[in-house]
Amino acid sequence: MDWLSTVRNAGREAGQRVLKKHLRLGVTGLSGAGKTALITSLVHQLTRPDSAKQLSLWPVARHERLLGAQILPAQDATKPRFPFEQNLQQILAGQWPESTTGYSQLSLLVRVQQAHSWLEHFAPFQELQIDLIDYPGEWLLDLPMLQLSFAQWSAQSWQRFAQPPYQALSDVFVGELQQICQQGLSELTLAQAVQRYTEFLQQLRQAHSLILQPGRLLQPGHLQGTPLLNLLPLPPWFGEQFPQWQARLTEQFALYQQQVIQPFYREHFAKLDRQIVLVDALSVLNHGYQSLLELQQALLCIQQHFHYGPQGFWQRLFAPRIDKVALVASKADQLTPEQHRNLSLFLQQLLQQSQAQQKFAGCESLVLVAASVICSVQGQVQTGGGVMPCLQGKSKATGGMLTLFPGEVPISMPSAAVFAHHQFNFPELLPLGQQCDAMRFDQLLQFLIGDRFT
Ligand SMILES: Nc1nc2c(ncn2[C@@H]2O[C@H](COP(=O)(O)OP(=O)(O)O)[C@@H](O)[C@H]2O)c(=O)[nH]1
Ligand SMILES: [Mg+2]
Repeated sequence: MDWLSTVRNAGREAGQRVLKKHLRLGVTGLSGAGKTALITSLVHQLTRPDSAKQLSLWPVARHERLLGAQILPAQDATKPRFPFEQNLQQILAGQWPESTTGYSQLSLLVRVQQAHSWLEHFAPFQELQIDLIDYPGEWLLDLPMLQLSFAQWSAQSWQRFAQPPYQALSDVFVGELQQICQQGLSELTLAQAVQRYTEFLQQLRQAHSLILQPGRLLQPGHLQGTPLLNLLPLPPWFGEQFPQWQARLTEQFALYQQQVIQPFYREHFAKLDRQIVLVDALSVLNHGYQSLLELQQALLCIQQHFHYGPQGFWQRLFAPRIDKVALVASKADQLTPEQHRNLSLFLQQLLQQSQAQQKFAGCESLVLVAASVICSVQGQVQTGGGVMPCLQGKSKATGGMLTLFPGEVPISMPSAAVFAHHQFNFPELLPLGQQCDAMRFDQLLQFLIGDRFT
C-alpha cells in the first residue's frame, strides 16, 4: 500500500470512529476457547440471507430493520485475511476449522434501516463497520510477561512447574537442563536448551496446563527459526551456578518483550472498543483443579493489559477504551438446557474479580452462555428414576453418535476435594453438518452493537 492510501484510510477511519460508525471488536480467549469458531459463526449469522430470522431476539432484526451485512474488501492487502469461507465450508461439512497458526483479520459492514422514514432524507440507512481479528490463543498468554522482569518470570514459571500434576515432568527436565548448562553457553547449547524446553511445554500442554510461556515457542508464526525465540525461564537456583546463562537469557527476555509482545499488543489489543472474553469452562472442569486455577489466574493477568472505561469523543479517536465486555461461556450446546443457568453462575464466580475491576473502571459487562455452532439435538429419555433430559451429538473423539446426559455444572468454584472424588466428563462434539446455527448470538449482538443503531 502506498503512503497516500495509508493516510487516506487512516483519515477515513478516524472520521468513521468519531461518527461511531466503526468498531474494533476483540475476541479474547485462550487456545481452544472457540475464538475461530465464534468469528466464523458471527460473520455467518450476520451475512446469511435469513439473518433476521436467525437473530430474532436482536431488536433491529425483530423490528425488521436489519438489512444484512457484507464482508468488506481488505483495506490493507499486506495483512492475512481471516479464512471465513474455508472455515464455514468445514463446519458445514461436519468438521472443525484447523487450529489457528497466525494472525488474520476481516471487516464487516452491517446495515440497518432507519427507525423513522423521515431520517432517510439524511441517510438511507445506518451502517457500522466491525473489524475482527483472529490469532493463536497461545500468543495472548505472553501479555502477562510484559509486567515482569526475567527473574520474576522465571520464579513464577518454576513455582508453577513444581505443582503436583507437573512435578515429575519438571524433575526430568531440570536434570537435562542442568547437563546442557554445564557444557557452557554457546549458540548451540542455547538452541538445545530451548528445544528441550519447547518439548517440556508440549508435555505440560498434554497434562492440561494452560499457562505456557513464551507462547511463540508453541506457535511461532512468522518468527519460526528466528533468534528472538531463544528464550526459557531459568530455575532461580541456577542463577548463581550459571551466571552467563542468566545474563544472556535476561537479554533475550527483554528482546522478546520489545520485539514480539509489545508490537503484537500495540497493533491488535491496544485499540479495542468492545470485547468478547470467551471461556471454555467445561473443558477446564474436565481437566481438573489445577487447570481451573490456571484459567482464573491467566484471565485475570491478561485483563490487566486492556483499557476499560467509558468512551468519550477524545478516547474514541485517540485512546480507545473498552466500554463493553461480554463474558461468554462457549460450547453451551454440550450441555442440556437446564444446566445453562449453572454455567452462567459458574462463569460469574470464575470471573468475579475481573468483572469487579471492569465495573469499577466504568465498563459495562454481560455474562452469557452461548454456542457458536449448535452441535447437539436436545431430547429426553425415560429412566427408572423418571424422565431425564439428554442430548444427541457426534463425538469428536470417535465420530460416532452419542446419546447422553453430560452431567451437572457446579454453580460455584469446586474445591480441590471435589475433583478428588468426582470426574467431570463433558463431551466434545463435532458439528452436525449442513448447518452453522448459533445459540444466543442475538443477545450478544444486542449487547455489543445494539446501541450503535438508534
Ligand atoms: N460443541 C461445540 N464445540 C465448539 C464450539 N466452538 C468451538 N468448539 C470446539 O473447540 C475447539 C476449538 O475451537 P477454536 O475455534 O479452534 O478455538 P480457538 O483456539 O480459540 O480459536 C473446536 O475444535 C471444537 O472442538 C461450539 O460452539 N460448540
Ligand atoms: Mg483459533
